[in-house]
Amino acid sequence: LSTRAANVLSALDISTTSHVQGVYDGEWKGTGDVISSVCPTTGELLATVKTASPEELHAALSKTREAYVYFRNVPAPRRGEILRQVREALAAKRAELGALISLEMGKIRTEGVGEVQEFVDMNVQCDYAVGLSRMMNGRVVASERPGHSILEVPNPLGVVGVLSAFNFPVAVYGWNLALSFAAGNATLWKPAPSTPLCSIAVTNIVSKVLERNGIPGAVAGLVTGGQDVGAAIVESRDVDLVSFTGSEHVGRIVGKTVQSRFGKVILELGGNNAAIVMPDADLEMAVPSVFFGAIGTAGQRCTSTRRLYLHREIADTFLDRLQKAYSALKPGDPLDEGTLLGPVHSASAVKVYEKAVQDLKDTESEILIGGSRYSAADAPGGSNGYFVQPTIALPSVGHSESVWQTETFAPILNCRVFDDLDEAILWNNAVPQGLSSSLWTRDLRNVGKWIGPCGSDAGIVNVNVGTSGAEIGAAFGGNKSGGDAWKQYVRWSACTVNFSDAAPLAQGVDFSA
Ligand code: UN1
Repeated sequence: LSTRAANVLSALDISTTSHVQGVYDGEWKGTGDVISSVCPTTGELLATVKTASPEELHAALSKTREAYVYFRNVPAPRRGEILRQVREALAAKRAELGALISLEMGKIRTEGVGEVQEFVDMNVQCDYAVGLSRMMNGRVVASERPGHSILEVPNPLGVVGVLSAFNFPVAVYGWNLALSFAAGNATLWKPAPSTPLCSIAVTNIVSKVLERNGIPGAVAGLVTGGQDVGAAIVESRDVDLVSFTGSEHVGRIVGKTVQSRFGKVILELGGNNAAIVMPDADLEMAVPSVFFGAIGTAGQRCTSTRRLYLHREIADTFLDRLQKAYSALKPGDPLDEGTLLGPVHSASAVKVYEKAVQDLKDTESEILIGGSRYSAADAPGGSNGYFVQPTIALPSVGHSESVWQTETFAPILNCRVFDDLDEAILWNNAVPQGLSSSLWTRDLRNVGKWIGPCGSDAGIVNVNVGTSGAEIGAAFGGNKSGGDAWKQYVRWSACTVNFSDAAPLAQGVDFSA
């Protein structure tokens, strides 16, 4: 192992002298298939991980259920207090975990650390859920019958399965765990098969806090593995809620499978996010924001900016400035301070990029900048790293074509010029995905239109804020993390209680014999 990698792993007590154990259900184990963790920057094998065998998965599911039966009786504010300790334990390792994310996923330092921050700190999920643990209130509803009360009670739901993606190997689990934990559930995590070490490091930290508090470890269990492990969780009747982040293709299968067994499901799938720039926009703000939106995380956020609609009046100026910023960009080791562009995550991510570029070329679209892999001489990891050139294109085809309709998880930005806002909004909405969107303007009338019924149909509707980098305070894409998202992690009991000596029927029904 290189010193570069060894330092990051040893700071988190991950020993790679033998296979790393990839299952935790109160104790660490793993006798299933072996998966490899590969560094996308250098192609170096970081570790091999022993995943969950079918028996271990089965055992983990029943341990998780048992843990829930215990945990649902722990008062919510006490759960909040344990969550506060989890937050502190994670925050103490923020830099180390951030570095591991950079090493294993490939995103740059500040984004890796930012992701841990999204889990623990400041405006963030653990803090949010600590507060929430004292505020997950139900309602008392007026009954039409005398001496009756109707209560809506949020009860713990049971077992929550979290299936997370490679691009946010820590934060997305964090959003889910914090809410699920505060709500009194036991959570079983199945991370992406290519980022097992991030999940092992996080689970290691969380489990020590649980242990210290006498809480069964399976309240926050882990099963690494491939598609079979994920499928088993999705199919299991023991999993009350499946929270899945990933592709539309897999999401469709997950959604159908969970619904067919009447389980609950939360899906966070594709984003094909557009930024619209009006002629009155402040370009000093808009250009850097689009630059970050398109290139941050090497274009692999579900909120990455993939489509750019420029008003004719500012289109040339904007593209000029944006291209300048792109030309100045050099790929680097994501662990190095100052690197803005790391690798994409894997060989298959490179293929996705190359196919999208080929599609642009096949349709005779104009490629303004980028369009190929970095040469071995330019890429920090030589020919072994997955470095691709951020690309700006002017597709020649109309909106119904796949160039515009598909989410390409790579740093490719497709641009088009418009003449009025309604046209741009139409394009913004003319895709099947609907995660994030961004309008740049200083005219209040544009803002009103954009956020209203004829505006953006995405879950995230930003004004003078880029498409990516959502805070957790509002529900992400309308679903996960903050806002009222906790309400999906509980079982709502509608309880009608009769305190009177009579048993009147609802709606005044007379059923006397
Ligand atoms: C994701 O890409 O799956 O808004 C999540 C953002 C981040 C979360 C992205 N806070 O870009």
